[in-house]
Amino acid sequence: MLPLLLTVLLAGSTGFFLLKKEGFGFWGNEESKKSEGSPIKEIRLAILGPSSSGKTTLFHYLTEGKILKNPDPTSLTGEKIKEKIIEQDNKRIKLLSTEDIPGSESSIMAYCENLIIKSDFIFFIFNCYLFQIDEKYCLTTKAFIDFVFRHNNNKRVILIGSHVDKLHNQQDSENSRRKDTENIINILLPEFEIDKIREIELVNLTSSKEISNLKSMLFK
Ligand SMILES: Nc1nc2c(ncn2[C@@H]2O[C@H](COP(=O)(O)OP(=O)(O)OP(=O)(O)O)[C@@H](O)[C@H]2O)c(=O)[nH]1
Ligand SMILES: [Mg+2]
Repeated sequence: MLPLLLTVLLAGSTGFFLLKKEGFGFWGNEESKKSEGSPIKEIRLAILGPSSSGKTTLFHYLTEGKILKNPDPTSLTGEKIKEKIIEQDNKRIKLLSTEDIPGSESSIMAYCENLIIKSDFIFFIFNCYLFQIDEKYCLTTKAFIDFVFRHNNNKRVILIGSHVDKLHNQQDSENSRRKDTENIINILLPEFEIDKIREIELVNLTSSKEISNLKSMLFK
């Protein structure tokens, strides 16, 4: 069973339950643009989240196909990400140029709003281990998520809880991953509507298997 499937939450009278689906559904039934044979989608992606959550790691993997060993914290001025075509399953995605920004508070103030406006959809990455054990990290992350929702103009936001490998000994265990997902949702639920936080995925971004599954979800 694939460890990395998008978790979708459905609200019910007794709370919520989790369903799994295989991809982000970008391709759906709609006719994608065709160029040179295979369908191509153009996406401008914003990757936001607190410091050291894995934004640069994910950008680098998506664009270069490699996991950085020891990425430097992104500088205050941010880094340009050049347009790049990525391919899988005879489908292509043109990742339009964007910016990798640091997770510091000053960068949120300086760049976030503009980046959200320009982008088609948003990955919000946070460290799901710290989120559950460090109250300050949890509070600042929730404030950041709230900022994104207040500025996102109904653009799709996908929450990604990184560092899942730091949680007990679960590694790939489907059950414990589901429990942690539920726990994180329960922490978020008092402040956010279920509809806004229903797309959430926990992942170890340093595992080539897991980060490549995450990338695959862009093509499904
Ligand atoms: N164990 C583990 N380490 C991770 C994971 N994701 C990222 N890291 C590590 O966390 C550190 C920070 O990763 P970055 O990609 O630089 O994080 P960032 O969000 O770009 O950080 P800033 O640019 O400073 O905001 C690096 O050492 C990564 O290797 C994960 O899922 N598990
Ligand atoms: Mg970075």
